[in-house]
Amino acid sequence: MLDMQSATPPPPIIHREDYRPPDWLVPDIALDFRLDPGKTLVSARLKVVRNGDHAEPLRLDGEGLKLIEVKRDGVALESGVWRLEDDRLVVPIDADEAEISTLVEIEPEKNSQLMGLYASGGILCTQCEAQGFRRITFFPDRPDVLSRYSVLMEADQASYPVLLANGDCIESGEGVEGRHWARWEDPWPKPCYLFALVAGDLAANRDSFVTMSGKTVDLAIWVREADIPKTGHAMAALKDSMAWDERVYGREYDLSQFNIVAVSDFNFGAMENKSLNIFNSRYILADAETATDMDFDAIAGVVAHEYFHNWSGNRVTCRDWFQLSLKEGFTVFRDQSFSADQGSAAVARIGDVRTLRAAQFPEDAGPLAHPVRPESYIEISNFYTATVYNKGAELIRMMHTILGEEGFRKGSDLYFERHDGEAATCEAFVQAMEDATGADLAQFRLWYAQSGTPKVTAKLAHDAGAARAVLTLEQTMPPTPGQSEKQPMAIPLKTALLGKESGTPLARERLVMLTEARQDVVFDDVAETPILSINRNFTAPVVMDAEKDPATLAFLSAHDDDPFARYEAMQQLMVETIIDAVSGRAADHAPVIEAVRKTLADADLDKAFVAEAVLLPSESFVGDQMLIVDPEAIHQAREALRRDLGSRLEADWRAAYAASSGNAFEYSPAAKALRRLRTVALGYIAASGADDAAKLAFGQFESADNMTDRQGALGVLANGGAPERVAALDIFYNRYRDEALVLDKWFTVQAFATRDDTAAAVEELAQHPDFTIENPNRLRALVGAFGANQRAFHLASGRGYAFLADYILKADAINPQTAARLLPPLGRWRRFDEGRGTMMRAELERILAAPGLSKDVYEQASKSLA
Ligand code: 0A1
Ligand code: ZN
Repeated sequence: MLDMQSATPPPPIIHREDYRPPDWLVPDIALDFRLDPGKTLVSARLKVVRNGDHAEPLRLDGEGLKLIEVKRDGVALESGVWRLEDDRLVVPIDADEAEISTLVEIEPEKNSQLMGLYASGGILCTQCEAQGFRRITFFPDRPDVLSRYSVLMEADQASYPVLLANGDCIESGEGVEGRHWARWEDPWPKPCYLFALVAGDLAANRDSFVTMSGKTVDLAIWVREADIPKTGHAMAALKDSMAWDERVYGREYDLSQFNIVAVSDFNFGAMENKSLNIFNSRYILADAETATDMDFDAIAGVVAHEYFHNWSGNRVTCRDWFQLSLKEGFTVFRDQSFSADQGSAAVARIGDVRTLRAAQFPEDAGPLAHPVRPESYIEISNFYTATVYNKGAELIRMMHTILGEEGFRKGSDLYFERHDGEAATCEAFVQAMEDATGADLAQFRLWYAQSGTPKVTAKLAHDAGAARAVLTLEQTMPPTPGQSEKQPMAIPLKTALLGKESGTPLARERLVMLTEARQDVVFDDVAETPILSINRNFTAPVVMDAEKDPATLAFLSAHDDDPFARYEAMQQLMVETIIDAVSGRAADHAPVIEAVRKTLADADLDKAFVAEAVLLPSESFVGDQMLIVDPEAIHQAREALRRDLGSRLEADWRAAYAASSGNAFEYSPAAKALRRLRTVALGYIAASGADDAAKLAFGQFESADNMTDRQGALGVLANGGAPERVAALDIFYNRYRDEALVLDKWFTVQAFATRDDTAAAVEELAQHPDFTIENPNRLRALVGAFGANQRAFHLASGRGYAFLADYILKADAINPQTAARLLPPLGRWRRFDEGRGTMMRAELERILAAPGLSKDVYEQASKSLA
């Protein structure tokens, strides 16, 4: 794989088929932490037990540890007895059981990777998934080694008054020289990736929850004192999640405490450590002044996600990291279902599909495509992907669709009962679904193994005389890296026929299982000319081509009784209109304008749905539909349609704007819907070119009593050229310069702007005193957002590519995980014209040639070039 260009020797590849059970088990571990940000001493006492009949030594993973001492059964071992092999501690043991102890030194303050034990804003905290525990102590760092943990923590009391770890605090006390200590024990055996501790000056929002069997659980959300007022929403979400998991899955919480800690420096969203979830503060802290409705929703979703992991992830964990989707796909499906139950299910589904299409479909169509259950990896952190998470969730959803609510629940009950306390596989999940229901999911299993997005074409023929309609379906799947040949998949498609004249359903919705490469489906008693409504509610994660003309799409956008299908028809109509213009065909805007007008005028529709349905597809989504993306032409065509929609429907937008204004802030589905519609309408009024648009937006910006309206208005202004733009950005900056999460929005709004000078503005912002690559949120807010701005990033000069590559390299030296996640936009070079493609490749080659590259970035860059 292009090793010649790499200054880094290719790191080893780990293969799924090489899985072997562990040689040694560790049923118990006692950890003793002398905490200090500069130098922390960790002593670990492991009870080790030989697993099976073999003569292998004990091998313990370690990374960056300073080893001070090794003991066996309490006696220090001379260095010749043990050895270090590639960072691993190897200890030959003649007995079947032994107690092995190590003492190591680590430096949390210098840990910029944010893996293992690190310092964030004066708080000491841990992140162990996937392989961070080895940066804390020597241990078999793999998820199929489950241990009971006893943890003693000792720290300076003034700097770290709060000491937390997994399980229950069973003792605590004061030590000498201003130090204090606490002992925590977790009765549930767990893999080391779920270990956590936190020491810091924290305050708690405390509450409690009574479980279905009547046990009281003490809940606490720990943050800096000043942030306590921003924790109410997360606490409410936690209690809702606990009740929801009991009601929908029959799952009860299993300890007497549940703690959440928010930290400012975190590589991902949050982490489900047993009874001690650690969160990126952006997924905990919210109030109306600083967080948007989207932030509030994301917080509820992530709090639920991490809580749900207690069963789907912790009680039943993964055998190896190739099985990651076992816990992640299932848990995303669970958090999506929870979120759908909080408001409009249709709008929630639209959001799920938007995310899937924005992140997963491009991944599946590019050089980093991999199956939901990958076959190999270099660095597992690179596989926390939209494919493993979001496509994985779609697989679970399809099983739910196929088996029905009741069958699926029987399957999940059996899965939890069978595998409680175990490290399981994706196969075990599917097997439980089959065994509980008698269903045959043999072909369905291909979804775990084959990468790529299936494409389904649908043709409907109608024989009026015989009152019969025949639906001909065909499926194909493009080749993906390492998989040139594909077998047909089992694709569940909820399908209905609507009367062309009556607009009403002609036959009951039916679940069509497409299993062949080509298949006919017959519908009888269809006298009226039918219109096809297929993949309703997006039952299958496929690209659908039903060859519908604009009139049919417009018809469905007004009449389909499935809200998702209605949204989908509108989106398709919009995409085709834009693509017509990009391809130089005369683009007729009239059908889109008429469809949007009707949707806006339909008083029966939920306003939240209306706000989503009238939005144009993103520039990158349009690009994804084209063989070769022309970012500039897409931008121009989309803007022309936006302008036309704005001006032709100006009165309608103004009416919608007025009707959704004037309410005091309230966090409810109805109020959220109005706020969303309000800013969408404002965007269209601005697009119309109306003279007063900037004034209107500035008025909204200034008078808003909540961040949704304020950021919405700022976004509209930031895209334009009115003098109010600079004023609003300055006011926003000065008002929120001490609120890190809001300042992130200030960077993002500018990096997302559709202006001609966005790339230059981003380069300048990277020099801003508040920009830092050390904080992952800030790095993503500017550099990550810029990579997602199709037109600005793909500026023909290539300056966007050079900028991104520079920052990937800078960030790699500090935090490889976060750096590697910025890379995918560069990997899309095959989809761009020769000029852009060559420059993108050159940047990837420059990255690969850099000395001292991490495994993380090496893997992404080398695969992107292959
Ligand atoms: N299991 C977490 C995601 C996660 C993965 C790796 C991390 O390391 C930096 C952190 C979090 C989840 O699904 O929420
Ligand atoms: Zn998760």
